[in-house]
Amino acid sequence: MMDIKACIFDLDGVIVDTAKYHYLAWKRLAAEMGFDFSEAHNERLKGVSRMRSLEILLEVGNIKRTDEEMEELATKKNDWYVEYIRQLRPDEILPGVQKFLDELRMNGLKTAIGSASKNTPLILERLNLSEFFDAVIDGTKVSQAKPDPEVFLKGAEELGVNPEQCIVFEDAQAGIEAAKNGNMYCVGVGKPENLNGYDYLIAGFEGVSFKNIVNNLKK
Ligand code: B16
Ligand code: MG
Repeated sequence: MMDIKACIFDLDGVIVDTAKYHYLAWKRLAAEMGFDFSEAHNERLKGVSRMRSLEILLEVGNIKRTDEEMEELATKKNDWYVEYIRQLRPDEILPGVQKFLDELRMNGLKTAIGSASKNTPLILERLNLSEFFDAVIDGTKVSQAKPDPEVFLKGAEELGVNPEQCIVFEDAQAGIEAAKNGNMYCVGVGKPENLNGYDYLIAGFEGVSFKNIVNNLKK
């Protein structure tokens, strides 16, 4: 018998599309260093930490920087990114998400965010979503990046539920692996050609209900 007590959500790509703002900021940084950073390159940064993202960016540009210079570059990129997300509005919550969160609340399910982003509190605040999550585990609270399950296990712990009682929603392959490594159910959010290893896949939350998801999970 399945006994689901909580849903844990990745942020970027699941709740809101902040990837486009990350992209604008990384592209600007690349341009400043004299090379182009394409949208295809940006795909490689989804779900990846800020520093690892910078390493990938420098790899693309074939550029070497010292650790100290990298700290400065990452800070610069983040300052630009924060300028963008300060302008975020609740209408940028991805379609169907608000309704889904309302349904969870009505059914007494617990909710958490499990994100690599250190800007999670600001993003939730801008979207008026802070109060919809019982726990927020972000990049400031974990030492191991996805596919390590730390971020989701900490979420379950803070909610007081067992991993087997959680469904994780993830748009990145490393995040799906993190959920499965943590012994949780995982719903992939996106296209089948980009993801594998999930228990169930949705294109997004539009028209999706919690009941419908639970019925579709492999028993
Ligand atoms: P920050 P998620 C991730 O969010 C993004 O997908 C990834 O592109 C970004 O580099 C990472 O957060 C760190 O973000 O620079 O704001 O700390 O998908 O884990 O919600
Ligand atoms: Mg994501």
